[in-house]
Amino acid sequence: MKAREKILDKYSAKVFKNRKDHIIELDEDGLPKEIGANSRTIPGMMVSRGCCYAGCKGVVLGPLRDVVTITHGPIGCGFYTWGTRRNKADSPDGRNFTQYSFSTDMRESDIIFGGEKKLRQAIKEAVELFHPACIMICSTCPVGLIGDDIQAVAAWAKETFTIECVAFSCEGYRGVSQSAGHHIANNGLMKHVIGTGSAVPVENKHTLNILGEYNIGGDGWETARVLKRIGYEVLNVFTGDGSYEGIKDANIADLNLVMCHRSISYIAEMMKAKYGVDWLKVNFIGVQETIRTLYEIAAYFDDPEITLKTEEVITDEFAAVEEGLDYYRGKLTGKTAGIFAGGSRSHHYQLLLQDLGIKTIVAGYEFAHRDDYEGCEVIPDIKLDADNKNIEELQLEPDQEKYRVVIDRDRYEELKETTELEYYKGMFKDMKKDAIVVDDYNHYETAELIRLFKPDIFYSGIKDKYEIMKSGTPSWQIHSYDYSGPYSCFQGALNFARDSYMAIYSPAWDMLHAPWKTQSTLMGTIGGGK
Ligand code: CFM
Repeated sequence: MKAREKILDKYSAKVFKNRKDHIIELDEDGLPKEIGANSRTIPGMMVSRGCCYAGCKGVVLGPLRDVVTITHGPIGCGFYTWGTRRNKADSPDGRNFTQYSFSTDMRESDIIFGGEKKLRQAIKEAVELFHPACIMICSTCPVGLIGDDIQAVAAWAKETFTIECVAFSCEGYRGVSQSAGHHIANNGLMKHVIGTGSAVPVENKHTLNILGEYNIGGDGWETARVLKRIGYEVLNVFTGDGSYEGIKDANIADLNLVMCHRSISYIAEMMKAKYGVDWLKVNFIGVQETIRTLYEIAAYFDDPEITLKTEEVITDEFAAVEEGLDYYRGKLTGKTAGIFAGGSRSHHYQLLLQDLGIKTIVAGYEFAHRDDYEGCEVIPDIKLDADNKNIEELQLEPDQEKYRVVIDRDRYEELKETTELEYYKGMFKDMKKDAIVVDDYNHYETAELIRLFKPDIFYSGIKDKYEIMKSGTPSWQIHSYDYSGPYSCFQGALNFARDSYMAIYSPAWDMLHAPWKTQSTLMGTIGGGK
């Protein structure tokens, strides 16, 4: 029996029917297969997904450093999204509220009589104490159920405090996972923030936004450092170490670089429609991928000075890590890995693993859509269900004053053929025959994958890390990087190689002996007798 069948075999007929489309075994290298994705988890299954509120507040809005984002709801939602994501931020203008957790802490009486009064009070306190650039309100499940009008409160706050206040109806139940929250956050930023500034484009400066980069462990800072060395001006990072004040003017960038397609492709597409900004799918995870990406950005601008500088910076950055990478490659070549993350990293990191000689044998996502696995070309074929349809799709027209085209359209068409300009190829095309891919995997499947494939290392998140380690398999958090990072670009690849090496070669694994292998663990008596 093949591994896929072995995993599915344990399920009841009903569960089998659901899960069979979410587990794929690749018959050939890179074969684009269809996978079931972005659909409801069977109630009761222990999976690693988060909720819509988590995607909106925790992922996309939370990292904006000069914004006070208020969680309107009982305290648990605010508390459990507080400080766990390691999205680092600086405070160049003295405003960095990312360390705080703001919540209205709704209680029983607020649920019964309404929480708007408390929300108004929370906004008043936040404005008076913190003087943020903007207030954002994120709803949790009970708010939607009792019908608090957060949009009306936002309008009141705008008028009362002359401050931008944006309300997001991102109740946890609004989608099948955090992916719905990404979309809602993208829509709100596009409607109320992006393009509302007054800055005008700077000619001949080569300006960039980095989209879908959340500065986990400092990745965004490292990427920006390399781009700045080449001569680019990085205007905004969405949203790791990003700011409301900055992204108001994001429309003036020459090019949007899209790192995590899953969480922010909506803004990339909408900025293209409204302001004409082209976007390029990039990947700064992995040495070869960083090099490819830097050449593709240079190709977009086609400026000899930038092209030359790109070559110089690549040579220099690579030389600084080459010896270290050779050492770790020597230790890691031939190892195997499993990798499970949210909706983009399981692909990005496979390419870094390839640089290190590590083969990915099992991979998957928590909440990706089919295009994240199969490539952008399948988007027109994706059937929307009731859960997906309830999220608004904004249709935007070109802005009469701010729409601009940076490069000649013939060259744009050429680049579409030769680069990943406005195209994301998905994870499958970079995977090898016999690898297994699982969508929205649960804890039973995690244990089975480890038992059947015995990977040398398993990259995943906090919800499954300890289950994996208890099985004797080294695990490294690929969401938060445990306590490490950055992992982007050249220096980051070296950091990742070191951490993977330490995880696999830790002597701790040889000291673990399951007690049930050498002694009886049966305790107590049966039947009540002595
Ligand atoms: Fe994008 Fe992310 Fe990811 Fe994501 Fe996330 Fe994350 Fe992630 Mo954890 S935005 S989809 S919702 S790359 S928090 S920084 S690591 S699941 S793979």
